[in-house]
Amino acid sequence: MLIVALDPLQKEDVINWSKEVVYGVRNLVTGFKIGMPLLIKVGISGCKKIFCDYSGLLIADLKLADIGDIMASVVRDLSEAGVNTVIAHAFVGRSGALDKLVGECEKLDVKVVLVVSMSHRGSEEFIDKHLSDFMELALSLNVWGVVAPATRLSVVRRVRELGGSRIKVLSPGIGAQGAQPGTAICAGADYEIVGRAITASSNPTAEALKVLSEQGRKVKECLGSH
Ligand code: NUP
Repeated sequence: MLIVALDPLQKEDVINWSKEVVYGVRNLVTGFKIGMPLLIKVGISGCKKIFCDYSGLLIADLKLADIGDIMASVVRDLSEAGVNTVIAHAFVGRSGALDKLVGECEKLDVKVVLVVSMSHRGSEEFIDKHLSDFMELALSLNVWGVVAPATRLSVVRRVRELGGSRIKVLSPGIGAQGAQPGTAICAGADYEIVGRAITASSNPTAEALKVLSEQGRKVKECLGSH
């Protein structure tokens, strides 16, 4: 129920740092999420080196938001690097965009996750106004999952309500952005995404264990109260 966001903040020695974090927590967590911060610094070839012997969930969070052909070509490259899940924005819509992305991902056996809300406050300005449309789109495209913010638990609850039990809900915002481990899962999320609270620590293994134990405690508490 824990996905680690592997976003290097430093510029030096990024591949070794990443390998250390990955080896330190890989047996504890469901998977990893990589994005611009890692890809810009080490490229696809660096990502291959870091994850060459990893077969768990590997999510590329480029928040794709382009025409379908371009998103499809990006996914082909990511898939070659071992990525098995991609995150795209729901707001680009179906026709000529997400329909093509989803089609390509089916061929490549890559899961699609759509951003239907975000963890920063500005998500309320535009994105959240379309939450139910985005959820309808996610369900009709039959995507694997959606992103909903641990920083606003009412949104996670709404997403679970609209999405039913089939769709996976991935929730960032735990730790550095202020939300507590376990709270998003109690609100209906399947996975909590944690980055800096684990990766910026001098002992990522210990931090991951701490997050997992807090998550477990909180979930037990909320299951007990139902
Ligand atoms: O709404 C979102 N908020 C968010 O933080 C959608 C995301 N994909 N993320 C990502 O989750 C963000 O890009 C980062 O990789 C991770 C959160 O990291 P941290 O705040 O736990 O360090």
